Amino acid sequence: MGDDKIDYYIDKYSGSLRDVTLCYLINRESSKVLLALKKRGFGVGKLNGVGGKLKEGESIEEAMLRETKEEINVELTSYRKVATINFYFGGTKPNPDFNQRVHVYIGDEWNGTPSESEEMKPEWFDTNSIPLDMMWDDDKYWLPYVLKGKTVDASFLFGDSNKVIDMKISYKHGSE
Ligand code: 6OG
Repeated sequence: MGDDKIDYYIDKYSGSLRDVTLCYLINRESSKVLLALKKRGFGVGKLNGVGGKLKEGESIEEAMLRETKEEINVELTSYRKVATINFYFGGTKPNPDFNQRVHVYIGDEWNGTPSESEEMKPEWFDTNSIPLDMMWDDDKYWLPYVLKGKTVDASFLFGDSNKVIDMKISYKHGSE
């Protein structure tokens, strides 16, 4: 029936994806990216950028700024959108409730020092050696490219064990 293929999920669910935000702070001078250990909820135990769901009436950008303040206690003053990534959850027990559209930003400047919250424990990593084995399985297909300046549009289908089983990626433009 093609239900291990991403086209099936795109046809069926792309119109009903929940919007979610994700933001990575970057320090260009030291070539570091801020990742945070998720302490609870979806993706617990993984390293990721910071972000989450929109509150009622909020724009995507407002939610991204709020989540960044709540989770690592910094106020972004310069940021840009770098990727839109659609996630579909299939496998033997597909759960459409997990399907989401993640709007990815890079934060270049901010006020405050990143600090730990109830939800996230932040840490700086070299952009050339990010610990992909501690991150979501999709990240290796797009995050290194975004960190090198590319812009990405992608869709991933996850199967059992939270592994990517199909994908579509376009790298729109970039500096390298
Ligand atoms: P809450 O639902 O806890 O926010 N997120 C993902 N990030 C990556 N890199 N890969 C995925 O593959 C992801 N699925 C969700 C979006 C969840 C946070 O996790 C991100 C949000 O920032 C499946 O509020």
